Amino acid sequence: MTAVAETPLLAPVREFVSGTKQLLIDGKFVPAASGRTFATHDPATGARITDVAWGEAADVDRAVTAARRAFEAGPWATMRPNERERLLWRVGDLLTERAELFGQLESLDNGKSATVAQVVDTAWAADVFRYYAGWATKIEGSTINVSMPFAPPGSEFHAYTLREPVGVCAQIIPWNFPLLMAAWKLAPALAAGNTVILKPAEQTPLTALLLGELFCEAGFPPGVVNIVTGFGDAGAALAAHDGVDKVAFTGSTEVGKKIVDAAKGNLKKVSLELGGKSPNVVFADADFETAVPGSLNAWLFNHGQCCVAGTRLYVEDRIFDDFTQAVADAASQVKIGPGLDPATQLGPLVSQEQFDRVTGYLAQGLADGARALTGGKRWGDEGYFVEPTVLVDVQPQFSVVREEIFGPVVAALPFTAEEGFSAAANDSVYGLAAGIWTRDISKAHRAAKQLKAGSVWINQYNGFDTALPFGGYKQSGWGRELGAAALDLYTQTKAVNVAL
Ligand code: TXE
Repeated sequence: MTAVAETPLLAPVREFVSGTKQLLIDGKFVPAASGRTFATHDPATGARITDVAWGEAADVDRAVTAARRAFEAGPWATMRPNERERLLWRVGDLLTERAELFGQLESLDNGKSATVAQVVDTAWAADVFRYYAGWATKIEGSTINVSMPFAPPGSEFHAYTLREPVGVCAQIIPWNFPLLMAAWKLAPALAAGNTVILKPAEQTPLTALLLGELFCEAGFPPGVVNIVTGFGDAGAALAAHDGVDKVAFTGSTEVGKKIVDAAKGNLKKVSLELGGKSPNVVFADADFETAVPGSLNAWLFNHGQCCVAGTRLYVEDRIFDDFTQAVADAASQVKIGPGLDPATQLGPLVSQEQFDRVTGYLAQGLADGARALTGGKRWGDEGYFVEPTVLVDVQPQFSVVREEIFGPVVAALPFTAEEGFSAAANDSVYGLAAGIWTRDISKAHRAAKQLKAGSVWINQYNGFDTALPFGGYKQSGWGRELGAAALDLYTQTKAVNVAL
């Protein structure tokens, strides 16, 4: 591997990882009931960072009991909305104050660039807490003019709706944006007055636990936010638990289906943000200068470990060769290295398992007949690095075109103006996101209508904002996160009708 520009870890990061990390239950950091721990690793080297409490069903029970008490009896249930606003805003401020610390810790645990983790993941997480802090005082019902046709003549009524929290919410998150996914889940749930048990991914538990410290420091009452680190069995115990009123999940479509099954027992509410294989469509009249770097960012951001990654690149046949070659040339210039090196643009994949999965897809694609314009193999000889790879000569039925690879790999396919792009672009079980590049504004809006995707970005990619709803068509999920839409996931409506 190439030499690493040493970035010494900040003292608070060293201190944070110097001891075994514990579960946050009922306002206290506690060991797992079993006393067991598991190790979390640095993906750039494979070295162990620290040990983390191994939460299991017994710990889930404890956390659900604490969350239930905090919801029904604790100060949370009766706390005024502006108090919840103040607490959530404080978490946003604490995240901003400690953004460098969170950035380094995220980089260490996940492998992504520390700079990106600071200025994108942490800054955005702070924005999410502030955005939903604002919503805490703005969740409203309505008054409704009722007719009551069967009531005696002359009777009068006053009817209105209340939007109330759902109750105890389980939130299970993945490893690709560990802090940010925690923020997306926690902030709207808490703004609406719910209590929460968060289950971070086993590969990346550290920033969620550091965030747990901020909740304690900000003054959240015990039991409102509980964090149980552990594996899939802890997630499964949460999804099946009768004391949980709602489960929100981000992760693979395969596990999403298991969550739906597990939730049947008490018919808890379910929201899902699942996988994707998103099309990025480049018309011949696109602005080359912006479309090339934009299309690179579409599939390479976060090392391709993005649910929205634009990994099916559809390029109009007239510019196909030039455009794909330009994307491949740009990809070959990307600086690969450990996330803690400030020069790094592309870090390692998160784990050995993910590395094996991505290199397995590459081998299959090449064996099927795909050709790598650039990349195609592992980078270096330690850590979980894979070269950015642009595949051409692919067929629609290849697994590299159909399945979510979740690594730095794009498959490029040509389309003709006569045939159009939409049949091919929509030929997927997923429908999370899509990109369109053209100078023709009418064509762009027509294309946006044709795409079966929850987010469509025109002349940009990854155009997220906290205020914009986000979620999937088809097997990419149920429900919408972010924006006002997330409050629908975390409130239920009560209709009150008064005979005057
Ligand atoms: O995800 P899992 P994995 C996709 C991506 C990736 C693949 C596998 O294609 O290559 O999924 O990743 C918890 N009941 N995405 O295996 O298993 C688990 O502990 C309840 C897309 O890491 O879905 C973790 O906290 N919970 C995705 C979380 O689910 C269970 C992001 C996600 O793990 C569980 C991540 C169970 N039975 C992966 N089994 C996206 N949409 O962004 C596991 N978990």
